[in-house]
Parts: sequence; C-alpha cells; structure tokens
Amino acid sequence: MTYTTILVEDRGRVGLVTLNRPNAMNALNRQLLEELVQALSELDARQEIGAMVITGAEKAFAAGADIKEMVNASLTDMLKNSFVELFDGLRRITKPLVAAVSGFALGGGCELAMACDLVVAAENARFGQPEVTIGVIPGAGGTQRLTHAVGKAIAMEMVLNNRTLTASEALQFGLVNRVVPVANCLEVALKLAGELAERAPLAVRLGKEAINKAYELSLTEGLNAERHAFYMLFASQDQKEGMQAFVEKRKPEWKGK
Ligand code: CO8
Repeated sequence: MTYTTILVEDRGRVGLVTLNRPNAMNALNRQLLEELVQALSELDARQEIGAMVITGAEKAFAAGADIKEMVNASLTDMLKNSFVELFDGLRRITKPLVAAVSGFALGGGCELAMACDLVVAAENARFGQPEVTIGVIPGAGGTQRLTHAVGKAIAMEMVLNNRTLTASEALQFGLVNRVVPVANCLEVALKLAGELAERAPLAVRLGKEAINKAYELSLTEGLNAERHAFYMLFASQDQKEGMQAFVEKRKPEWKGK
C-alpha cells in the first residue's frame, strides 16, 4: 500500500509511522487519518512487529484536525461523513502505540498523542486543546482522555481557555511518560517501543487491554476483567516458557502463543 500523507517503515521489530503533511503542520485531514489507521492495522497484523511509534516533524507533531477541510462543513456533513469517527480505529490496535511528540500537539494532535499508550515528549513539545479559539470543542477525546490524565482543573483551563502545557508540565500532570532533548525524541521512543516489542506479546496485549478497561469499568468489574485476563495467560505457551526460564535462570524465548 502506498501512502501520501504518512511515511511507514520498519525499524527492527518496531513499525514507525511519520505524519507527513509538512505544509500544513501535519493537520489531520480525512486522508491522513484513513492512511494512519490503515497503516497501523497492517502493522498490528504482522507477527514480526511488536509495537509502533507515531511521530511528526520537529516543529509539529500535529496542529489539530484540518481546519480548512472543516470550515464549510454542516452538521449533516459532520454527522454523516465526518472523519472524526476514524479516530475510533486507533482503539482497535492491539499492540502498544508510542507517540514521539516534538513541537505542537494541538487539538486533534493532542488527542492523537493521548490515544497512544505511551508518550515521549521532546523539550519543545506543546500540548493544547485550542478548539475554543475557533468556536468548537475537542471532538476526539480532548474532554475525556485529557480529564482522566491531568484532572478536571487543568483540563478546564486547557479546553475552556486554551492553556497550553509545556513538555515538563505535561510530565508533571501525567500526560506523558518522559521528556527528552528534541534531538533524542524519536530515538528514545523507538528504544522504548523496541523494548516493548521484545516482551511477551500476549501479556503485553492483555496488559494494554486491562489498563484501558480501567477507564470504562467499576473497580469490581475491572478487577474481575484483570483476573480473567491473568488466568487466560495460563493457557499460553509463553506463560510456561516465562516461568520455566525464570526457574532455570535463562532468558525466555517468546512465541506469542
Ligand atoms: N488545519 C489546517 N491547516 C493548518 C492547521 C490546521 N489545524 N494548523 C496549521 N495549518 C497550516 C496553516 O494554515 C499554514 O498554511 P498556509 O501556509 O497555507 O497558510 C501552515 O499550516 C503553517 O501554519 P502557520 O503559518 O499558522 O504556522 P505558525 O508557526 O505561525 O503557527 C500554529 C503554528 C500555532 C500551530 C498555528 O498554525 C495554529 O494555531 N494552528 C491551528 C491550531 C488549532 O486550532 N488546532 C485545532 C484544530 S480543531 C481540532 O483539532 C478539532 C479536533 C476534533 C477531532 C479530531 C479528529 C482528527
């Protein structure tokens, strides 16, 4: 499959997807979102790939949904043809997604970073939900995932008053995993994703699923789901291999089975 708005390459066992609309600050239009979800789904299906990294450019990870594409949209257009639903495709990705964020992560760009499982931020990263400045609100998680991540007080400031967070504030508020110099951002994200790709694939998949359930379920339901996933792994060869390798003091060899 050839893409025009993203670049896709293998970096060892990591699939790297680079948003590539340099003239539009990587604004997320329909085509980009379609290509992104398609590329990630293809990488997700490949056994030799264990994790994916999504990155942008040094100046902009992504400056939001494409305003020029939405400017004349009617309510009916948004309901019937909206590209915003494409975002849900990200939730179907089973392997870990690591965002490497440099520069602006605004609006849909911030939402894209938050839809990833881990975020490595460059020191120049800026996170914001500026939709209020163009007469709308976030539409792909910016009131939900953001509030879970940073809490009500900061989320209110960001969504209602366009407060942007620096990389170190984002780290302090729990929005990102680590902050690194701009020049190392992609390298650190690839290393992190490479480590995840070397771990027991079924355990990583079920761990991701279980953590995401914490957003949706009560504690009792969540603990039950976690316990069932834990038990389920005892049907895998990797559980036998992992525990046996520990007992034999050797490195496990994962099969993903
Ligand atoms: N959409 C379309 N084009 C954009 C966008 C955007 N979001 N952001 C930047 N561009 C374009 C500019 O129009 C400009 O194009 P041109 O050269 O043709 O005029 C080019 O990118 C470079 O941008 P600037 O000249 O503005 O660059 P600056 O360095 O001066 O400023 C900023 C950079 C601060 C990032 C500025 O471009 C900006 O404020 N951008 C808009 C940010 C914004 O409001 N984002 C929210 C958009 S709405 C949204 O995301 C809703 C999410 C809903 C769900 C998402 C599903 C995907």
